[in-house]
Amino acid sequence: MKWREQILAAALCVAVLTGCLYVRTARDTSIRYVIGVSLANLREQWRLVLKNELEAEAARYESVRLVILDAAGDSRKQTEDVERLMSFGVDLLIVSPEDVEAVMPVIGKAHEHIPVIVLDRVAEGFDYSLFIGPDNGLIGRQAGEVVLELLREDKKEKGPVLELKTDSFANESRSGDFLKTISDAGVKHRSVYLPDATRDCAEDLLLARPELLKDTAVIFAQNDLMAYGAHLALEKLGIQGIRIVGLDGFSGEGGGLQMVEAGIIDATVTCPTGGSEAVRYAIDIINKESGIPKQIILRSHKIRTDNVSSYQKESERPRERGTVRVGYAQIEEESNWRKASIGSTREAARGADIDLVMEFNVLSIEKQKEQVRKFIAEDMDVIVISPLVAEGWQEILEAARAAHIPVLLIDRMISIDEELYTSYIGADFEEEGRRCARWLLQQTADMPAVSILELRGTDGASPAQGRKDGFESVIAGDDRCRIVHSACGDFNREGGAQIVRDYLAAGGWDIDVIFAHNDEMALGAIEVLKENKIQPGVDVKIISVDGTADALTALRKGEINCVVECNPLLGPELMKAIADLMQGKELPLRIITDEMVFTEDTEEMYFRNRKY
Ligand code: GYE
Repeated sequence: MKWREQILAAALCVAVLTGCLYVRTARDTSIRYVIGVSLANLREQWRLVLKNELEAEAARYESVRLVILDAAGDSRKQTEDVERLMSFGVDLLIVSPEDVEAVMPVIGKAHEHIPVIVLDRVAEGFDYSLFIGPDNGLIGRQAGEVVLELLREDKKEKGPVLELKTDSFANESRSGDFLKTISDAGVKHRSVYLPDATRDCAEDLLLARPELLKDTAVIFAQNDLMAYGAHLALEKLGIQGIRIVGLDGFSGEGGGLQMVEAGIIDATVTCPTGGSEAVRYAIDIINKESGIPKQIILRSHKIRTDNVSSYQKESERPRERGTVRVGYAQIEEESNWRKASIGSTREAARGADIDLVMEFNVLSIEKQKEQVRKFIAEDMDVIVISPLVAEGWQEILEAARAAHIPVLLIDRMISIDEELYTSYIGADFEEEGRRCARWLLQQTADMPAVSILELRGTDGASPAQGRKDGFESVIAGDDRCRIVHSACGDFNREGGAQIVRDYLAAGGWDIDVIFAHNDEMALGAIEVLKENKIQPGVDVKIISVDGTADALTALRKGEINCVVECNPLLGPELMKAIADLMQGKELPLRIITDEMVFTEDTEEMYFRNRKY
């Protein structure tokens, strides 16, 4: 290279290095967290409230700066915005997608380099750090329940109901449950699509097509501004007696809560944005705090005139008393998973100002409910339950609510109205079942038929039902796969062993894959396979759930082929939830743990420093 070119190359390197140095040092040294925010649009009221919440929460921290880009409703622009924010060198991304499917690929790519929090809507199978959003299906159901209440009050049980909506992701994902709720009650329904979710669009449409209002008993608008537009149209048309239900339930200027208070609309359903939570978790994630969940599902509320003021009242006053008394109705130690779970809770309680009374109940829901009744009588501050099975809890949870004692469900879920518990902390069992099935389909693609033996957990327990449902939902699409035998092993080692013994005794061995709802049953099965000269992991593939040490040892020996993690270390998240509760904060409806899948290809580093 000639000397002139050498000087030019050297000068270029210096310029680039100086430039990089400038970018990093240009940041004011007091700013520790630069958070990039990509918003779908600023046209909808919900987005404007989200932006305000993000900015208000960030303003509480000297060291936080937000860089906000508005995609103006254009997914292509949102993809470019995410890439542009990455180029600014932000520490974390918060993204509220316009079109989930369109933007998730760039989110997955960004997540390879920095943490990404997705708000409001997320797609399965993509990678991100944390999702915060509402349960749109629940919101649709709640809106349907409110409409049915109004129809009953007006003795117009069959409606009809006119729904005002747009073709947005959120509207469509709420409509299904809304429609099911009112159709199941025999209510007649009609939907009308608006070009935009605005007051003017709703008002103009109804003024232009007053025939839509003929016989209509209730108008359900998929946001409060459209509900307000309907109100204005009814006023101008001089029509009385039609009830109006909105969605979002914001407080302040033009908010649904004020509209309900003023009688402009009859009801709304709150749809929190998660903006404040996103900033708080962003700081924890950047600080690499432990116990960051995978999903935070926010609670929504049905708001009518009789509860709008109590809802807006400041949340419960923080407790005066110091030590928090917590009664925990636990299941007996049936597995290493539970042992780890109990240890995590005890350790976390020691680090918090919490007096934890943990009672173990032999595998009996009656004993567990009796224990909860005792905690109610002892006036515990908080009751925690790991429910053995999902059914049969209505009466005892109503008793806890009557005693004003919040109930936290941890580890397992209960099939009950979400108003009867404060929050659920645990796994998404259906996703765990789907992950097992996705691995199976991937690994057996060249097999003409796949015979599956299912080792079920405790019948009626939410982990067993969820894993079964998730697994079956994925293999349903592939008629090569068939569960040829399924039996309950009650989540314990002997249970898994006995199922395999019985199957062998019944007539030989024709199983290609064992799907075990937990490690204990898989390990029990492995022992019996070996006794019968059937090589586990080779002659028969084995898929299990939990991720306990014994199972990962078996995986590394090739005796188990896939272990889907179910994180038992919920103690820190439980104590944080209790602390937030005692400070009067509203807890999310569900806090879903972060989990991974282990296979023979999993890198060594993921096996190190595990705590169970
Ligand atoms: O998978 C199993 C334990 O409730 C999620 O119960 C927990 C399950 C876990 O017996 O090992």
